[in-house]
Amino acid sequence: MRPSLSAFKIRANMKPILITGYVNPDLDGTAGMIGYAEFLSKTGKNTVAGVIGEPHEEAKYILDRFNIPYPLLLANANDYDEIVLVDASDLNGLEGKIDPNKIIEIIDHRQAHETDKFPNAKAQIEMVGAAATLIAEKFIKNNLEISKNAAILIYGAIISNTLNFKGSVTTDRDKAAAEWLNKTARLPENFWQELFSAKSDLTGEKLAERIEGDFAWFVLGDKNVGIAQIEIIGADKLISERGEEIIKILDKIKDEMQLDYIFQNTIELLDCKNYLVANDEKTKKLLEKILDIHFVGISAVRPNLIMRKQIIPLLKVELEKN
Ligand SMILES: [Mn+2]
Repeated sequence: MRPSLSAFKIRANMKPILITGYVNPDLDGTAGMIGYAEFLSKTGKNTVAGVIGEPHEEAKYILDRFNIPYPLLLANANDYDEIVLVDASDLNGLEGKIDPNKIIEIIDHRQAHETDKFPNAKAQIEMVGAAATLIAEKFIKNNLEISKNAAILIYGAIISNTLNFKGSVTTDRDKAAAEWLNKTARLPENFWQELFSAKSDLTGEKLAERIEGDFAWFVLGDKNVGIAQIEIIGADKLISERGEEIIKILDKIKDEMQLDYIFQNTIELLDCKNYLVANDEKTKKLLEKILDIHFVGISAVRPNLIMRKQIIPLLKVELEKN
């Protein structure tokens, strides 16, 4: 018998909802999409977690370390009709690989977001340390059990994003979520040291790979601003030994992407300070003004941790003045 039209319709609707994030997601995005796919499937939805591109080193580290199955690795989102974004809310990060019209939901924690560019999405944007915290809270609120794998990933994402609760992005909600997660994840107290040491190895080619892999750019005012961010134990040593190399990499990216400003926000994980690295006078002046720092050569130290997502709103205010 020929299937009726409505049967086709039902079949079409059987396509899973893709839960993803920005292209080449970091640990927060990767953990968040795996966690949210699990949450939605436990509420009866047909979902699949999929990374477009490749997860960052830190995400791979946790996946490999705990033998957690990888999410689907996709070249683009073309095979899906309904898509949820976790830890992403701007078009840049999607690199043209996801149709914004297909986004039905956005869960993120960025002040500078573009949820208005996604006409069919409901958005949850809340200023917590990790997007993954928002996912953990859904389990807690709905009294749903979380798998050990998802708990480990999300716990790791919170530790990473809040710099073990020392970063000023940290909220009580992140702490409460982490405490709840670790009842299932059962990670040792010093897990943060293991995680941070793992991402501090930037020998050889790994430096360029990390800078390029974690690079992000923004249009602020009418300027294109590129910001590299590196979180490491041993920032001072890295910059004094390999500063010239960092500048070369930044100069190359600046040229290729035709950026007006470019710098690296280097976060020292042990004593919570920043080293800003820039080469051109224009960028140095801008950073000195908004961050109250002073450049000596290519770098400037800033006490108290500041993350890229906190620098962006400051840049935006300054660059939109003109
Ligand atoms: Mn995030």
